[in-house]
Amino acid sequence: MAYNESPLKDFGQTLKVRNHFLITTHVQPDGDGVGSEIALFGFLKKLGKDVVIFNPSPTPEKFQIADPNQVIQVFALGTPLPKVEAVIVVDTNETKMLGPLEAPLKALKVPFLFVDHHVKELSNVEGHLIDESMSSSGELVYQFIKSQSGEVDYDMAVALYVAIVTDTGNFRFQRTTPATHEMAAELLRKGVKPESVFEELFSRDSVQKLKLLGEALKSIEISSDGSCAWLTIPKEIRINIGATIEDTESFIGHLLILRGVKIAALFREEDNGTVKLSLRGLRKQPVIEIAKKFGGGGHRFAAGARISKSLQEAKQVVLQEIEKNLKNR
Ligand SMILES: [Mn+2]
Repeated sequence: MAYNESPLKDFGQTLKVRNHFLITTHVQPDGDGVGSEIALFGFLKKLGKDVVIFNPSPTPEKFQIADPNQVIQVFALGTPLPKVEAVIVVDTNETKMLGPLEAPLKALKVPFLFVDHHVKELSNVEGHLIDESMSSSGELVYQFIKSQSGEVDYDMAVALYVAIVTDTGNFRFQRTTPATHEMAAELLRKGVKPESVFEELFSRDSVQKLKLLGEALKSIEISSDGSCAWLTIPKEIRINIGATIEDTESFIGHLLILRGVKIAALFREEDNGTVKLSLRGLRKQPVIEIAKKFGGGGHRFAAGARISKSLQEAKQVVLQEIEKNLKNR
């Protein structure tokens, strides 16, 4: 099915009438956020626009393959932001996800334009490009650039490839469609080498990460009926091993191989003692409502929240909520 082109056309018009843009994404940017930013940056540059990218946190090393010319700048408190006519926010539609950049960007008093595929949190999505059916923000950006007859050069192709492989879990998650694969084919024609991208993204972990994974897997607990499994990563263990916060990001995926599991959860204690909750739903079990209960959000089957409680307290309330949720279905 052809993508409904009218929002794409409207968004193109919104960009065309402006000349100065700032692009940004959520805190702890992922491959989709960074890749989408770089592709949009390239598209706007080719239109002769003035564009900068400012992110609230640094690009993790593995995603730097998407930004070979290092055009992404990291915002530091007190840095004056350039005068722009619009802020383009990719891969989230919640300004709170911009962390330390939220207030300074709002102070620019210019429109925010969201390009995203998460569950809609905005009350009015008109004028934005938000499509929950997309595998990734990168796929949405690609569809947009195509609708504008824009050229995708090699650097943009690598960035978009990083965006789709990371957000689709190497083309296996639910929203991977024929269009996603067609896009991948087109990116390979532009010269993207899947094996080198894979090596950059996935063959670069530290021994510390694997040791922490071992500890995390040892912590596994499972509900009596086997429908919910969870891992716990106390800060002390992570710090003693010398692993980083981002090292834990793929850990929850290991729970998805369990027979019968419908909800997988990961409780990670942050440096400040709060808890980052990650949730995955399988077998058509949505988890977004559970995340929202704790002030979080995300996608229907992959969501998360930050909880200002101790690890023990957070686990207790979340597991109760999960149990309630599983019972009500
Ligand atoms: Mn995404």
